[in-house]
Amino acid sequence: NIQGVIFDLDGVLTDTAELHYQAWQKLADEEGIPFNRVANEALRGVSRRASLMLIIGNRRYSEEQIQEMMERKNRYYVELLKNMTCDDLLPGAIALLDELRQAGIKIAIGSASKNARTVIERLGIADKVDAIADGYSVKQPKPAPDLFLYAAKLLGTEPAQSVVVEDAAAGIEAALAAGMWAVGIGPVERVGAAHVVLPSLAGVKWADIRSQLHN
Ligand code: B16
Ligand code: MG
Repeated sequence: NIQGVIFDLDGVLTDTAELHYQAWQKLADEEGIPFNRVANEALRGVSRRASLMLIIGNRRYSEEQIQEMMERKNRYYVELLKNMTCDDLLPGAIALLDELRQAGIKIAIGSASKNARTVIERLGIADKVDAIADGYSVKQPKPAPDLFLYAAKLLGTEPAQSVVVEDAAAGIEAALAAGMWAVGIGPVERVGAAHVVLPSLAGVKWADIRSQLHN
């Protein structure tokens, strides 16, 4: 029986991927590094440092320069977050959160982002979640299971009784490695390894997901 649901943040409850993209693009332009929306797709669910490494490729930078670029990108991103409101919740997100709470199921956020708490506040869903695991919670990023195991621990639910809702391939991998049920949001090419694949949360009822998890 499922007792807890762990939601990824970026790409599942809200589309911060676009804001991350704008911030990385600005940095890449300033550094004269080619970058575009297609390249940005590979950064979905990937930590800030690993994202920068993918962007710079084999260009040589000192550790100091890398730190400065990470900080600069984050300043641009945090600036963009100031315009975020509850209107930036993706369709179906609030309805599902409310339905889960009604059903007595515990809810956590499991995000790689160090800005997750700010995003949750801006979206106005802080009082709808029971626990937050974010970019500060564990050392090993997704696809390691650590973040989701940490979230389940906060909720007091066993991995086998926990569901992860994720839009990134690395996130699905992390959920499976944690021994949890995985619901993938997006195309099969990206999240096909999940137990259940949905195009988005729009119109999604908890009963539909539960019945597909064969428990
Ligand atoms: P920050 P998620 C991830 O969040 C994003 O998908 C990814 O693009 C970003 O680089 C990462 O968080 C780190 O974010 O720079 O704010 O610490 O999908 O795990 O909610
Ligand atoms: Mg995500």
